Amino acid sequence: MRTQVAIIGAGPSGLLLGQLLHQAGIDSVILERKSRDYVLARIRAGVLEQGTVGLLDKVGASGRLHAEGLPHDGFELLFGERRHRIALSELTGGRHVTVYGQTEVTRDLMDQRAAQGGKTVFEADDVTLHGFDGTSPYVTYLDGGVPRRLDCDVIAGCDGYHGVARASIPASALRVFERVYPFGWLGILADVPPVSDELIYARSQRGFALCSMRSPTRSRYYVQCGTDERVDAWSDQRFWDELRRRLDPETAEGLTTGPSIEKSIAPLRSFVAEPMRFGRLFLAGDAAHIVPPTGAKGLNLAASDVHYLFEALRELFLDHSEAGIDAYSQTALARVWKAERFSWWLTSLMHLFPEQSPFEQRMQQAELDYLVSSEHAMAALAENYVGLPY
Ligand code: RFL
Ligand code: PHB
Repeated sequence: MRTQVAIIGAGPSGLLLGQLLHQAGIDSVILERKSRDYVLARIRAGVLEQGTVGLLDKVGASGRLHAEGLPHDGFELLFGERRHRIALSELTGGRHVTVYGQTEVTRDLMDQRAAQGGKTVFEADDVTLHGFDGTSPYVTYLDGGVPRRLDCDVIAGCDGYHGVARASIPASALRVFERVYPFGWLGILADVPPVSDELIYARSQRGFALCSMRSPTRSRYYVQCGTDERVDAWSDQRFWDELRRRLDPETAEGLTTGPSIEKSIAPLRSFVAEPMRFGRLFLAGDAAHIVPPTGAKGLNLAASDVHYLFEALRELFLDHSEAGIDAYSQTALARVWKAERFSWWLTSLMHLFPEQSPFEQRMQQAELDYLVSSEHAMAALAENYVGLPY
């Protein structure tokens, strides 16, 4: 089989890239290790920047998003038992974010690709990348146990943090930057109405908590937990009790609880691999970088990478110019590092760190007090939260 772009991974990065390429008349094949149902069962991000929505508009995959997504003009920071609203729209000249699950974005893109006859190989085993240091790369894999070869001009590594693409680049050609946080997030999804119309990011003496949602009838909540915690040690009751203790009395009182339909623990990490290109292999999204979820940036960064990569590939295939692919890594990384900084900062501000000294705790408190008393500081938070331009 032959294609122009071999895309590894059918997460949001790979699927969005595939649709942008299709629209420009550039052929792609997506190789995905898991089944379609497995990919669609993963519960992840929930907050989309306007730039991400704009890209979904551009490929015509945003019909359901506009019908069912929830535009949010603000969110709340809770600390010292008080809630402080960050008025996103007022602070950013009218910008907002949209609450719409990553699962739904993925489903919409998959459905669109299938309807347009785009080729996706699910359950592709043993995906191996070859020849990407030259101009004739190819990918081998097993399809139902049968060996296959996919020849291409370019490989897009959209296969997430644990994927094969980044791991195929010689270690000596990559520089890696990393911080692993000494805690994780325990998240649950439940068919109960959200406690508030807007997201609440809470810092308490017992650790961080987040009240989020997927729809007016489906809530997503998180509590900071230890890195060695096990999901099965957390009954629903234990989760709800712990969440309540991390909220102010009024919010805790208003919380509707119910059986969880999903419960999982995610470790928190900041990670960047530079550069995002090696020869004819390009990395995008979680394959190249990870942010802790506190700033809701992971999926949105994947989307901005894909925007830059698509523009570069369009130039390569349609204008026969390599200028775009030569600039890709530097252009994408400039935005990546700003989102890394923001996510690290908000994570550091809102979480309880083990062995945090009383001085460090006071610094967090002072910074939060300053933040909500200064229009300028809130505007900087809001500007980053709604997403930096690209
Ligand atoms: P993905 O989604 O990991 O998709 C990669 C795909 O590649 C496949 N794959 C392979 N395929 C073939 N061969 C191989 N060897 C392969 N290895 C892997 C995988 O099966 C998968 O289908 O990466 P992508 O597309 O770059 O997308 C990144 C986002 O998924 C991620 O950044 C976000 O989910 C992060 N994130 C959030 N981002 C936001 O923008 N806003 C949020 O509110 C937000 N909340 C979150 C989050 C991530 C979380 N977790 C669980 C890490 C909340 C959580 C709890
Ligand atoms: C979510 O709804 O899953 C979510 C929302 C905001 C975040 C992280 C996750 O910062």
